[in-house]
Amino acid sequence: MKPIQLFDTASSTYTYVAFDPVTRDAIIIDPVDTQLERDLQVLREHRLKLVWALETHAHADHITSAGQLAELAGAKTAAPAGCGISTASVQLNDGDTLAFGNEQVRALHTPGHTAGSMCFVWRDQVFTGDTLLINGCGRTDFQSGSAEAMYHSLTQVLFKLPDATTVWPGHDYQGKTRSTIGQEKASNARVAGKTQEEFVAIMAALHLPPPKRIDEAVPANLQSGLRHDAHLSNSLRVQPADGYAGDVSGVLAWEWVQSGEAVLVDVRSDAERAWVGFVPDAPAVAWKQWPGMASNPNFDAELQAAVPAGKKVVLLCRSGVRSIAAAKRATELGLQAYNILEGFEGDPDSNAQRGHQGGWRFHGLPWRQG
Ligand SMILES: N[C@@H](CCC(=O)N[C@@H](CS)C(=O)NCC(=O)O)C(=O)O
Ligand SMILES: [Fe+2]
Repeated sequence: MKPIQLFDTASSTYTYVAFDPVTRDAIIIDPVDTQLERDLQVLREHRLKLVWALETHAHADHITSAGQLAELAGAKTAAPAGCGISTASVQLNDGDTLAFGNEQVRALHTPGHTAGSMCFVWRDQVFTGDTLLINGCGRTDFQSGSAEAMYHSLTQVLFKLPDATTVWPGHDYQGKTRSTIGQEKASNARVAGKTQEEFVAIMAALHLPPPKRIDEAVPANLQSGLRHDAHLSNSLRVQPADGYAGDVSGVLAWEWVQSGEAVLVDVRSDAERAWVGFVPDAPAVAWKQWPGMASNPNFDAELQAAVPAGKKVVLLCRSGVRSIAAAKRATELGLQAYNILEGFEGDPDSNAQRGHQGGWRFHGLPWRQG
């Protein structure tokens, strides 16, 4: 029993469909958005019912169709828990299994290409994503990659599988289609017979150009590919506002924070951040008055201390109401202040009505559990 192997020439990506021959329940691994029609046709031709659309990691070189497949084919999406793909309905941890009919795949956490990357074992075969490639391996120079972690994942996780295990890679750039664990253990140019130090040196010397579509692909893939262009341009626009510089989406606010243009100030209370979650490294300055919460008489001074001269301030609250009041006050204090639309917890439904503007968590932006 082999999977159906499909190839996208633009990104040299392999997509796989595996299925239970009796029940016809199927999974698809690493589907590509531009191949949606092809993949739906393959499902129809083989009379398959898609139950899972799976990702090995958040791709940097193409956009996934997992979200669209979920809508069009009724599948559920699953992705590695460590990849920040907040829209996936199942977040996979090491050792988790997903059933399709009487078949199952088992997730192996194999960090290295990205910190969250996973491989999926099915019967006597393994889908290795961008961890193990044929006579190669995924690059480790961006997106939380680590050559040390990759060495461990290759030698201590994948190479512990039986030698006869078939390897189905996530890409091949030379037209090769499959390998085995035994073959890669014996002859993979990057890792076979190499010490960790030698491997790390090889990876450091690759100097590959960044994938052409990385800036567009990663944010889209953090939402299972559901962020369309219109939505993207909408979410990257400043909307002028009365009494402060403007309204911005979480996506744009976070771009400004990362580029050093702006400081993100969280105006929720300590208790809210502790219950719901917080944005790492964002200064917290509770808004001065809010019904049912302790008032903060030091708001003005704390806000001014949090924002260095010359920087914008983007203000975040739970739903985007307090942050408007805070942005107005910040403007009175002489700051260039923006409100983050729909705050930390903008939900997909309200976003749909408003044209997908905001919502920190909905956009898959970085945050931690309180
Ligand atoms: N040239 C390709 C990027 C190729 C690339 O960086 N591929 C990644 C996988 S997303 C990789 O790990 N390549 C390993 C290698 O080339 O050795 C593009 O612009 O999209
Ligand atoms: Fe990749």
